[in-house]
Formats: sequence, C-alpha cells, structure tokens
Amino acid sequence: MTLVMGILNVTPDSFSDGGRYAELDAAIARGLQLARDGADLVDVGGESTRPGAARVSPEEERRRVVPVIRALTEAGVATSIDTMNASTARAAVEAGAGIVNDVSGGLADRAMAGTVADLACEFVAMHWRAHSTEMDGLDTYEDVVREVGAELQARVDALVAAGVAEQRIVLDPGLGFSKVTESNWPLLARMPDWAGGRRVLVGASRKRFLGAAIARPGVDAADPAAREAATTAVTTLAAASGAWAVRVHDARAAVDAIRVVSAWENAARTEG
Ligand code: PMM
Repeated sequence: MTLVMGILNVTPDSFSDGGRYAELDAAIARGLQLARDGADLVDVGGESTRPGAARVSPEEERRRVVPVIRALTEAGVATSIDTMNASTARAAVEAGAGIVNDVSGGLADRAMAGTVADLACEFVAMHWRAHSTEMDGLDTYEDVVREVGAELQARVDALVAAGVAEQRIVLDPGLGFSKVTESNWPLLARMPDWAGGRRVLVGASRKRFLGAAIARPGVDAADPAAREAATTAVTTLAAASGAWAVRVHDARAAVDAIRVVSAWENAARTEG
C-alpha cells in the first residue's frame, strides 16, 4: 500500500502553516499528531522551499530539525529529513531519521551523494533545477515527461557513481518546482514514463497547480487550505497508479483515500 509521509515544517516562513510550528514543543506535538493520524513517517524540514524563499544556514537548519527528529524517534515515530545540506542529512540520520529527502536530488550540495552512500539510508531524489529564488525562470520544457525523466536518471547515475545503492533511491517529479501549472499534470498522469520502474514519491499537497484546477466563482483557490479535497483526489489517483508514497499535510485524509483504493483494488481482483 502507498505510504503516507506527513509534512512537518519547522520553519517560520513555510507557505501553508507559516510560523505555527516554529516552537520546538509545538513541532514535536504536531509530528506526534501526524503519526496518530496515520502517517507512516514524518518528514521534518527546517528550510522553506516555497518560491522566492530565503535560504537558512545549515547550522540554523540543524538547530530546528535535530531536536524534533530525536524526540519523534524516541516516541517511536519514523522520520525523514527534508534537506539539501549534507551536514544536516548526516546529523538528522544520526538522530534517528531513516530517509534523506533532498528536493535538489543531490545537486545543491556536492557532498550529499557521498554522505548518503556513507549513511546507507534511503534517499528521495526530487527533480529540481535551481534554488527557490531562481526556479520559476527555469520552467521551460519541450517534453516535460521526457526531460524530467532524463534529468532524474542523471541524478540516479551520479548517486550510484558515488556509491549509493540503486534500490535505496526513490524518485519524485518535484511538482511545482520549476514547473508551470500545466507541466505538473503529465508528470502525475504518466508516472511510468519517467520513473523507469523506480519507487515514486508524490508531493502535491496544497500546491498552487491544484488551485488552478479548482478555481471557479465561490472558491478561494489562492488559499492553500481550500486545496485539501483536490490534494486527496491526487492521493487517490497516485495510490491507484502505484505510487510508493505521498507527502501530505493532512495524513488522515490521505490514509482514508489509500484505504479506499485498496478496498477497490481487492474487489477488482476477487470479482474478476
Ligand atoms: N515539496 C516541498 C518540500 N519538500 N519534498 C519532496 N520530496 N517532494 C515535494 O514535492 C516537496 C518536498 C514544498 O512544499 P511544503 O512547503 O508544503 O513542504
């Protein structure tokens, strides 16, 4: 069954839960709640990647995430670390994280691939072209599915060359990262065409491209919270398409959707 990765942004400036979980205790409580809501793991991030966001130092990032990962690990909650910094990845895995989730797929920090090889952890390589301040200028594709597939394969090759075991790599199309609205849908609808048989993580939760799909009179599509039902629809379709995991703000809704897909698929198998 598709896994649920609950989003825990320990950042004062994240776009949809801005500042609320900046305090350590609140972050830990939120992580525990995600686990109670059914998240299989909690993705802890200390640096916002929303368009135009300013970078934070690796030291500040570690200060935000390491105590949260340690506390969640002690409580028996599985975690991943959402970071582009090898030093943060190492500190997080040493504090208990089992997965390094790098939105740059190892491109932002040259030390990342070797560090992941050394840590022997799972690695999520997301499709990425540039940091948040520049990414919207790099959103042109002739064939988005082919190009994202080729660019992800180049990341896999570099990671494997650095010693990362290929079966530990998960691919992510990087929805909303250097993608205009229309570029996100072919990546969702044609997963097998770019994933090359690898495990896929889908991170669509509350993103702008969903707002564009649901926009109509009477719907405040600019409000990330108004995109929740659309997020659950993507979770349903991603699960039905065999995604390995979805990265979401609302774990309970995602678990419900995945269970519905599972019941549906079981019936399709037995009635056939
Ligand atoms: N999106 C965001 C942050 N981290 N990681 C992965 N693997 N995939 C994503 O799509 C992704 C990510 C930005 O969204 P947020 O601000 O809600 O965390």
